[in-house]
Amino acid sequence: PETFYLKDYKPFGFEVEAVELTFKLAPNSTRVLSKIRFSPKANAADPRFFLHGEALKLISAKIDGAPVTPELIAGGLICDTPDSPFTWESEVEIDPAANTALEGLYMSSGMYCTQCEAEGFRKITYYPDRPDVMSTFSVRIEGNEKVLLSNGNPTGAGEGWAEWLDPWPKPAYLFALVAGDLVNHADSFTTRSGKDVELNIWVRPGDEGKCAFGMDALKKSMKWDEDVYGREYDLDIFNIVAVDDFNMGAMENKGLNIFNSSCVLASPETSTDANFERIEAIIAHEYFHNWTGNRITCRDWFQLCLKEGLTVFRDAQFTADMRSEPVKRIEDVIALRARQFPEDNGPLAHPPRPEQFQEINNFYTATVYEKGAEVIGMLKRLVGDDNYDKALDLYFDRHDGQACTIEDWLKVFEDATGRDLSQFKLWYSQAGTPQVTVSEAYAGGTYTLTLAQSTPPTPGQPDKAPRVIPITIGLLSPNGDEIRATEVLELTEAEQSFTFDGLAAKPVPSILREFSAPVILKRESTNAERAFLLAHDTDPFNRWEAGNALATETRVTMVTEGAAPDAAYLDALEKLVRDDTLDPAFRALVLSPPSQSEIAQTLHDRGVTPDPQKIYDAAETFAQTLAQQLETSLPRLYAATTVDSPYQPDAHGAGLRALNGRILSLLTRLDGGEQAARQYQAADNMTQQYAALAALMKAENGESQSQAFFDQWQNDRLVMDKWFGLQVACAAPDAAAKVAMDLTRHALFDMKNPNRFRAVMGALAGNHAGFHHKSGAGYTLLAQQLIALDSLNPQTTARMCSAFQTWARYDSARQALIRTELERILAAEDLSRDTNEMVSRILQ
Ligand code: BAL
Ligand code: ZN
Repeated sequence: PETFYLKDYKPFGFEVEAVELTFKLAPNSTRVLSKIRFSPKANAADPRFFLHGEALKLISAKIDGAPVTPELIAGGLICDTPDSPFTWESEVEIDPAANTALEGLYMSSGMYCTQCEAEGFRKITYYPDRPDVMSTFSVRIEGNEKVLLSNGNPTGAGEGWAEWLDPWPKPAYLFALVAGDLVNHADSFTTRSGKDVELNIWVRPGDEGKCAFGMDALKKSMKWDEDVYGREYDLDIFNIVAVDDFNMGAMENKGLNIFNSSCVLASPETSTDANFERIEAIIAHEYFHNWTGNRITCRDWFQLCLKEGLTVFRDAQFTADMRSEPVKRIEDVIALRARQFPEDNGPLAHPPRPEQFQEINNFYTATVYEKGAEVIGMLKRLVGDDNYDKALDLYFDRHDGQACTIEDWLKVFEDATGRDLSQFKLWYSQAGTPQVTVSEAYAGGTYTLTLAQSTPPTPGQPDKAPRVIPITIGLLSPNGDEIRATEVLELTEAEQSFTFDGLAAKPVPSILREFSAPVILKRESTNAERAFLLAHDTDPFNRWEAGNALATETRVTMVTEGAAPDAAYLDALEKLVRDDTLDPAFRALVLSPPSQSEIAQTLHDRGVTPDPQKIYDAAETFAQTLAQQLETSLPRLYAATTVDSPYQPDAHGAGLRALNGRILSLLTRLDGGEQAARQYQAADNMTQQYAALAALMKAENGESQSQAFFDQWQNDRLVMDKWFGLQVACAAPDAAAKVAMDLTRHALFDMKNPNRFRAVMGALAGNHAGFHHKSGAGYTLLAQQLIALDSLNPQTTARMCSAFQTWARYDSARQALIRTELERILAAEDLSRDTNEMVSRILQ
């Protein structure tokens, strides 16, 4: 397969002045007519008239009204063209009903919908399908469906047709079309300059009752972007459509966002608190793309983090403002360590701005998104909040309507602040997580902190230069008072010392407050000091971090030495969980154990080959011991955290329910599930119903509730995804692969639906001891399923291959089993370019 390189970038040789499209919809034979005005650029680096096209049946082509016969070549067509502006017309036929890849125009539950990012538009018609080609689009849709939608503003409609005009020039990846018998939840928003915007969430009949929360989140997002970034919406209408079959979470098409139904539909009865929080964040994310992604887009796909990192950063700010800042930060760091650190640390490592790819769909990664956002957080911390605002204003002023690069982005910061960001830019080009080693000295009232940075080699990058790393720090006195408030140290050298004078005693440092940089901090510490920080740190993130370090240490010693759970840590946890002055959401996070996969990584980093079964056993023993230690407090804590009032998906209630759920899971270890069964019976919302069911299933005592849950919800696809996933997530290590395999044979399993496939196979990959069971049954099942899915949906197949990326951590027997399965995938007939690239990289 061809490899594309950042260094080879060349602009397209033609301006596209306007695009007119007509769709004549038919499930197996949709006709797409295009009329596009091109004008050749003077002195073009690449003067070839090449239009991308894939899986298209060309019916006819004309230039300035005269028929032409283009040459069809791999990936598109070429054609001789006039030297002056000309009009290109083509007619193609496509087959949306047969499109199971869910890319281009496809059908989902009888409705037509599109997904064009990154390179799906070329499956709709011949076009320069690259983000730096921007044009206005006018679209006519002819079809019998009740609702016919495209981007921009409506310009006309009648029986069986509708027309739309998007006046804002956009790349083809932001094109969208939806046609179906949909119903809408309507509302409106008045922008700060007084413009009324019509808002709609379009859903299948029956789902109208699940739109109110999403609509509210949309209006909050619109207001927030005005208040915080000064960005106003720019069309008369904003449409969101919910689709059941969707590879991603959602897509920011201009004025017509298309959402995986799991990321927009919400009701108290069917959605958990976590679902509500995620839906609010994704609605915000897609809406924020209107400025960071759509009005200012990417020059090429190597620059993907320009829009994604910034938009993730913005949606995290939004969630922090709507909910709790420290809780959001802790949740994001947990997710970063779970998803991005393994990427940085394994064969799939790549910088936030990759320099080569075979299939760009494989680079919608945690590194591009979440690390991309972390890089922006560091930049903001280094230049300060006011300078960040100045730079963003300049970015919008200077680049509105353009397709930009990371260089453009950094230049606005340099121009706005006068700061040289050449060293900072390494964050965009170097892969791998830096390790910052801390050493300390104290003498004569002066405390000296020495920080040394290094980044392990990653594929293609054996040596790394020192980066600029903002390290936040505060100092505590031995009695727990804060003696130096948070300040930012700028680590720019391989090794650097910082001194703090005038101290009466050796302080206790609280380093990397708020997780100021995506690094691994290495520092000799003791459990006593960690417990001290857990009790006294003024920075909530570092308080949680101290607890997390204690949790990790105790599990490591349990696994490696067969030790009992650390008594001091159990005492500290007990104190914390009973401290009603602390935010319940924070207490729930402190009570949540580090993932077993993370413990495996920690062991591997310390030179111990992880045994997944032993890690699982340690987790079970720890939870059982904690439950026993808290035995007398659990009933009171359970009662105190039970929210009786009508369910509201607000942050406070969600925090209480999160803590309540943790307490219930501990309680179930002692009462065999009595309380959980009562909760299941009484629950009037999914958060409590699901928490009770999970506790019972974990205790292998939930068969009747699982059946009742199925009976109650079998017609709700999203709730059934929970039912499928929970069974695999709760299965014991010996049983997980078998449970997952049986579920793939269930009448309601449908691998063509990415949500259902991920519910089962994602849960298997997430069941650490089950997936990595020594029999290899988990590996075999996943490989079989991926091979079967690849011919239907390469994108989802390729992404799920990353379940194997951590293979090098494990013992040689497991490594051999994984290698066999990866080689089996690689040998599959007609393997997609997507999956081929992923498996080849993992095996390298
Ligand atoms: N642009 C793809 C979906 C998202 O990041 O919003
Ligand atoms: Zn995005």
